[in-house]
Amino acid sequence: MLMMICLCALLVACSARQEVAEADHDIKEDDLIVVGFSQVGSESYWRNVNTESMESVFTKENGYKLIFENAQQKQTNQITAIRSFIQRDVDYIVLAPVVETGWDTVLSEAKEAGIPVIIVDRRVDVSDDSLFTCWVGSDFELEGSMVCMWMSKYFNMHGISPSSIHIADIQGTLGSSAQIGRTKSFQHMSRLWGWDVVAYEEGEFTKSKGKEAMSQILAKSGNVNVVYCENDSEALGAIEVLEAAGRKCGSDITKGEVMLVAFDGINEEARDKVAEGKISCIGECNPMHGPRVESIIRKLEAGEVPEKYQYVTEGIFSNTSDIPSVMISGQERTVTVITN
Ligand code: GYE
Repeated sequence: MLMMICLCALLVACSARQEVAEADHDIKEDDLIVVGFSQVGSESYWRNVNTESMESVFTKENGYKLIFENAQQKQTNQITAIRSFIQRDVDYIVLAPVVETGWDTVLSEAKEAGIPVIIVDRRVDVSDDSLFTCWVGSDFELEGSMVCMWMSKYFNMHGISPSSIHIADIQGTLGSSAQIGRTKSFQHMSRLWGWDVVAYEEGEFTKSKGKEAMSQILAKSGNVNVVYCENDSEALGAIEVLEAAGRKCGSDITKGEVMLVAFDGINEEARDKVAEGKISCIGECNPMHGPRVESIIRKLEAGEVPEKYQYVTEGIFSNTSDIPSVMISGQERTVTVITN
């Protein structure tokens, strides 16, 4: 009996070892391109769609082995992930950086190891831009300008004077490109048009922090009548808090409503809020970077040199056709109307 048990255990162990060996063998034989992807986290709907987009292209069928690491919004986790990719000698490192600064050392290590690094979504601020191969993502400052331009047009059309605008900014993760660009446009445009900025609160791009931020804003500045949310997850949180406080969300600030504007626009729930008029305008932010990164890798595999900076073209969503487009730095961006 004892011998039988030992024999069984031995057989199980052998077959497990054989499976691992076969898997290794498969990978080598298939000659898959190994991609290590360090993702920011799963803080928002945008992020989850972005992860899906990456996972959908870096598949075995397409010739890839994807090593995915979720950094839970912490740069230290990303640095650890990049070092582990270097140790595993991956073919490419794809980095969606949580913040812009603090990458010089680890990216130098990747460069020394001869591993190309592709930056996606947010940017890195490094002293030497040969530390990464190229970047693909959105122009966050332009997104911010488009939304502010939309608001300005709206206020003008409805005869709302700039000094009666009491606006708050629920910022994204401080130090991230999406926050830096969107806040920069907000500061510039609010100064330009003379809006009364009542508060800045950090919302970390999450619904729960968006709620906390909105509560803080209401506590500090009861006269707030416009909220600039740096993503739509924060806006969904802000709506809950405003409504619980008995405020109505909508564009008609002359009748006491609170106007909300936001970014992203792929979240069904947020799009519904646009259709209902609770979010007045959303600056589009496109998360479908998987195919873009994959085409960069294909170029590199073919020995071609991809463009260093690749921008995605984006528009605006709103529930009114009153403002068909906005013009920023000579570029016209169309407003897509979302209705029920
Ligand atoms: O707007 C937000 C996400 O970096 C563009 O990050 C991205 C931003 C996006 O969490 O929803």
